[in-house]
Amino acid sequence: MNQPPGRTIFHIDMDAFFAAVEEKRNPSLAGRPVVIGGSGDPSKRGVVSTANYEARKYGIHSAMPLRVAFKLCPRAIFLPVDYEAYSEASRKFKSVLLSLTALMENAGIDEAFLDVTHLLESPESAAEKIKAGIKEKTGLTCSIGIAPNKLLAKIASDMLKPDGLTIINENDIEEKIWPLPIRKLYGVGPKTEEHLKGIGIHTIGQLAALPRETLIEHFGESYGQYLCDASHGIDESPVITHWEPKSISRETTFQEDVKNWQVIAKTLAALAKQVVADMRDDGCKAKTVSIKIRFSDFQTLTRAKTLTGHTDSEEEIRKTAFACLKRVNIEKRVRLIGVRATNLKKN
Ligand code: TTP
Ligand code: MG
Repeated sequence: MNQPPGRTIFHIDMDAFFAAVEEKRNPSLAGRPVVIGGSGDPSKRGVVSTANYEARKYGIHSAMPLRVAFKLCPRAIFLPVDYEAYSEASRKFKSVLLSLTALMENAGIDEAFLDVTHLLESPESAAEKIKAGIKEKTGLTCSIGIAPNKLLAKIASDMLKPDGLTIINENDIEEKIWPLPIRKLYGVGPKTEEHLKGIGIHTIGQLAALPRETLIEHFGESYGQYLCDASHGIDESPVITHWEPKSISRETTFQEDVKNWQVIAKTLAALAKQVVADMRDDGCKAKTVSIKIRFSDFQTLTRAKTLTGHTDSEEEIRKTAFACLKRVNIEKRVRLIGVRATNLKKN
């Protein structure tokens, strides 16, 4: 059977970013607790943007009122936020990433994802190059997570800080991801955390042990599906570069995994119809149609076909989706099927 090549995704996150920039331009701060926030005056209103690792030892963290931070460590150095300086450092570190590959997703002032699947050198050597380049251009350190998808790469970069390099493979999920608290899962905020704790779920592993249906009951269709996939380390989301056109897609997870080709075909036709309706709502046409198919063992395949011109014809999109489906050998039960239109053009 055709196996889709696995992806290699990096998540790069700068260490104690705002504080590190301040320490770099004022070396006398090194080794001392430093807190960045508001106007830098802890007697005034304002919250902590970040604290260096020295200050974190006192329990100081982002989003804490400056007043509280001052009580925890009165001898800390409090500094005002200087966005211009941090943006400048941010641009510099991202230019290092872009020198390796254009497939970069800007995920915030101090973080980015890279898709390095097609790089010739090993991921470890690419990561070391990035670290050295960032150190040279900015004098700062970062932590890098390497994984088959963005979700796991982001968890990985947080596992070893500062100056860490952590690799997570699909086989590591049970050992390395499942013991983690649910809050470490991207998309789980304080409200979801409280809800899950209320039903006795504290770790990602406990979440993964819940039936998909239970999660949908508690959190609704789309977020329930997301939590179930995420707890199993599944994340198909692509690294989105700023010039990449958006896509329009629809997918369905079957109530029960199906083998029946008629059911699969009917669902694919319905999804194609919905995608076309969405495209017409957005006033655009697509040139590429792809399908996604996930089997009961979570193996996931995608197939794409690019047409000779842009179209919003339901018949053409449906036929193209079926042409993609024909290229998949359906030997196992199917759990999910999806249709995506890309290469979009506004009417
Ligand atoms: P983070 O990457 O969350 O934190 P950090 O880089 O300071 O520390 P770590 O080594 O754990 O990655 O956020 C990046 C920057 O974003 C941080 O330096 C300051 C800013 N920030 C805020 O202004 N408010 C916040 O609540 C958070 C979390 C971050
Ligand atoms: Mg950071």
